[in-house]
Amino acid sequence: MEYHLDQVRHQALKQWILEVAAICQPDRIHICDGSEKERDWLTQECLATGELIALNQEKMPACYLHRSAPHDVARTEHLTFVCTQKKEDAGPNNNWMAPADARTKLHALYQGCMKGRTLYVVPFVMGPLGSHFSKVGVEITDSKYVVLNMRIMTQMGQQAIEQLGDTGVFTRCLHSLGDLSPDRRFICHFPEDNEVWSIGSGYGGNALLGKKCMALRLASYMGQKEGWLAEHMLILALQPPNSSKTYHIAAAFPSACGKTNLAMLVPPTSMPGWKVSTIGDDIAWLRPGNDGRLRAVNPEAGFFGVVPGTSHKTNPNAFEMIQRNTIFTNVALREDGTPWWEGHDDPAPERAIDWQGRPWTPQSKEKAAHPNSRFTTPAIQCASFSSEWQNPEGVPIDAILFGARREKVVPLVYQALSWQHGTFLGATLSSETTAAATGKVGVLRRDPMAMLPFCGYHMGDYWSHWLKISDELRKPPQLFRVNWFRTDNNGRFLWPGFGDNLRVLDWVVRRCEDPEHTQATLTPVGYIPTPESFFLDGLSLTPDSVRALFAVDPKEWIDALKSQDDYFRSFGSRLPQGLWQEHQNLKDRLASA
Ligand code: OXD
Ligand code: MN
Repeated sequence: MEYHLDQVRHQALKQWILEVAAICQPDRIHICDGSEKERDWLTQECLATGELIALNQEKMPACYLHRSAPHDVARTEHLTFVCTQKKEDAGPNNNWMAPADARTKLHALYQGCMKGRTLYVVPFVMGPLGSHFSKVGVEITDSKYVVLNMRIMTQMGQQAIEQLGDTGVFTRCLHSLGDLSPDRRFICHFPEDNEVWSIGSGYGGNALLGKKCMALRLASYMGQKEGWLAEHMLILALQPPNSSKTYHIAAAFPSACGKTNLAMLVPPTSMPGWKVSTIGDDIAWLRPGNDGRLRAVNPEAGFFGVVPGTSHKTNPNAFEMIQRNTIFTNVALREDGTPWWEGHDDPAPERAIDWQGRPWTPQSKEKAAHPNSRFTTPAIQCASFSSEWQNPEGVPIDAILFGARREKVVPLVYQALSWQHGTFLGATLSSETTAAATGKVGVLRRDPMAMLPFCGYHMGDYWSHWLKISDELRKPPQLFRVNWFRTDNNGRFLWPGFGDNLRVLDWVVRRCEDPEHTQATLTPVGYIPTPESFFLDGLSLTPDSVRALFAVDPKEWIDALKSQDDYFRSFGSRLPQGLWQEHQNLKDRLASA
């Protein structure tokens, strides 16, 4: 087959496309320009093949439903590899394959995999256009669904070709659906070559390679080399009532633990005058700025969010933004052509089609929407989205929160004693698992900085990098641990969450701005709010619930320390001394509590 790529001026890009085409043998090659015409044409093709189903276009213009293969609904961490020359550089936190072995194995799977298909070349920018933060990637894929999603999630097409120029550096992202079999599915990262190869899955985290693969795994590796951080964090801006000052908060939570809801928070009625703006809901790239602050950008241009549980009550901004130009994946379909999911404002329909295309009624045993069903929506559609998103210098971060899903032990909020102690709080984060990855849900696992599935190198080196980065900061962010998910003895959540999480953010910014007048109790684990310093008006929590939310039980923490010891040892000599020190300090403080 002969391919004509006269329009590609970047010679290394042209050569790479031809090399891939020689292996994958597509019928044709299409270079994406990102235009609306291209989007419409691809959408029409997807409607014809059934890859997309049109939703009710009157009620929800330009909204479509995609049903994935039933066994391709979440990230597959056991099939995800970091392929460094030396095994120890990938660390105990990653699956490892030798680069040469990975290339041989995947080469065989890519051989002829695009016969009868089109190879799409998707150039994209992650980060503000033209900013020193931003990076260009090029994804080659045989999935139209991937192209349409990448068009929403990144700045894709002509603008990326322009930023790349004739000689620019780009991340090579190769993707094929293959035969969608989990037996022939691999997501292999080659951080030393700035490259990712993925085959056998069409699921977002495995297939939209700008997101987890490039903007987290490869970018975390780049960040270590270049002096910055790629983190699994939302970014939001907060303006208190009657204040001209805006604070910026970044927050790391594991997948499906409410980052999107927090990023789009709507203040409760008892807190009038607060303004919350969204900058990002999943990924932050952070680097020390010339002003000595840690500055952050959101590299993405869209939201790939969990649908179930999204309603006017939990996240009105998200609910409104997904009413147009949205691709829904694996939700249920109502008779009027609109989508439905568990946790929707509307009650369960009497009849629907479930996420696998089967008739469904409220009596059905299975859920109508898959628990990890998703929306893909342009970020600019979010009413709270901030124009600061395109700030080429990023926004200065005042506070970083580490959050996770913990039924017991961990208080609603506490503040670290120092940057080193805060790094320790992030490093020891553990959370109950969710449906965002395959495997059992609700199992407690360590998820340091919520980066366990996303750190592209040895976690011990990553923690050292965290500790070192504060040397570059004259005013480092304050670090906090939060937990919205603590339960009482009957298993009920103690904290209302959602909009009321602003109460925690309020305390956080006051601790940053005016620690003298925002009181806290020093406990063995960190600074806990005093009841007087924490705004609870308008909530009907009993004094017992408030006590339980903030309780620190030294006995429970001493138990937790035992597994921390083993955990830290598993990182061997690459565990930074500073974290051992914090572990020992905590032990000492608990012993004397
Ligand atoms: C996501 C995830 O999709 O973390 O953001 O899995
Ligand atoms: Mn995520």
